[in-house]
Amino acid sequence: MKVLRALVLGTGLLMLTACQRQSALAPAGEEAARVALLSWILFAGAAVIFAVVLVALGFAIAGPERIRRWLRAEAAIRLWGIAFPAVTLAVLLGYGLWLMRETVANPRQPEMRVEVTGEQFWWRVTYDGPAGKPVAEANEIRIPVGVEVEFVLRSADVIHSFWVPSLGGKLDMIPGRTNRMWLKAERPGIYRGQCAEYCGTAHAQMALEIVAMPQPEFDAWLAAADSPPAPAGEAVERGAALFLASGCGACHAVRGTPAAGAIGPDLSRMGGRRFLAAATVPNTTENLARFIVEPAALKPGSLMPPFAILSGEERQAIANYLASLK
Ligand code: HEC
Ligand SMILES: [Cu+2]
Repeated sequence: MKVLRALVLGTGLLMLTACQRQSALAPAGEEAARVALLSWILFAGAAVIFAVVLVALGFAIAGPERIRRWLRAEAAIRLWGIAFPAVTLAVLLGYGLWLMRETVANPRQPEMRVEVTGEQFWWRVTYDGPAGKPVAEANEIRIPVGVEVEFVLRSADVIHSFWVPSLGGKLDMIPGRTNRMWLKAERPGIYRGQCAEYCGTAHAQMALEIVAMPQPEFDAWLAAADSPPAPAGEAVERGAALFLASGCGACHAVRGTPAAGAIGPDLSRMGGRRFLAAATVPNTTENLARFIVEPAALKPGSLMPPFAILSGEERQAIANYLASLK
């Protein structure tokens, strides 16, 4: 009964993960489709072998003597214990390498490039802007649908790993090295990813989203990112002034203002992001205000210093200012 319940629960969980946006079994790109196919083949093969082993076990325990003798013969052990696994694993390895050949070495010229640097505990993102200037962003990556994008992966500190399961396999970001991977989203959507290599306290809260949008929308978005945000309106003037006066600009940049820090995420379009602090919590003004005062309360281990000196009114004004940056 217990076994049955565990089985039902396990299958239920598996199906649940398949429905969610962050799932290797819900591919939205060629590369992810190959990973999913390989996963299903492995899963099916393992299930068949497991069933055969259980039947053999049953016979070994309670089967007729003739079969038990055959099962414990040296020839059977050589065949099923050595030859069969060796051949099966070798064939699987060959098949896996063949299936992933384009992932390992892609000779194609990329249509578009995005640089992503893993930092404790967020993602620095750089696009090639329309005017040739790099455009800085963070934590949310936008790409056009149907375009193969080259991801140039680096690390600023320790080893991280870039993994957006619905779009492709994972690839480590290693200090001192540049790794490349090519991903293509076949349909518009939002695909969640996660740092897949333990990198410190807030590792579990180091997630990201890839937003795949139609090419014209993407072009318009990138063109807007290339130009400074509109000057702070009257409603958020006080927040903008407080932002500068509090020293946020030492670590954060907002294009078109004196804030040009490069230690933390670029905030030029903070208000346009769906999530805050590497997909940790939804990007609302309440969460912004809470995060500024005590980052570790929302994201334990975050390297952003707390700003408890700000009054409730001040933090709200800064939050409103950040939310207006789009
Ligand atoms: C010493 C450097 C430093 C200073 C000063 C600093 N920050 Fe940060 N900030 C960071 C780092 C590092 C992160 C990334 C935290 C993480 O996600 O783990 C961050 C993250 C953020 C984020 C989330 C960004 C995102 O992409 O979701 C916001 C918003 C933010 N800071 C606002 C502020 C404000 C407002 C101030 C001034 C009151 C400030 N920061 C001062 C280093 C700093
Ligand atoms: Cu990480």
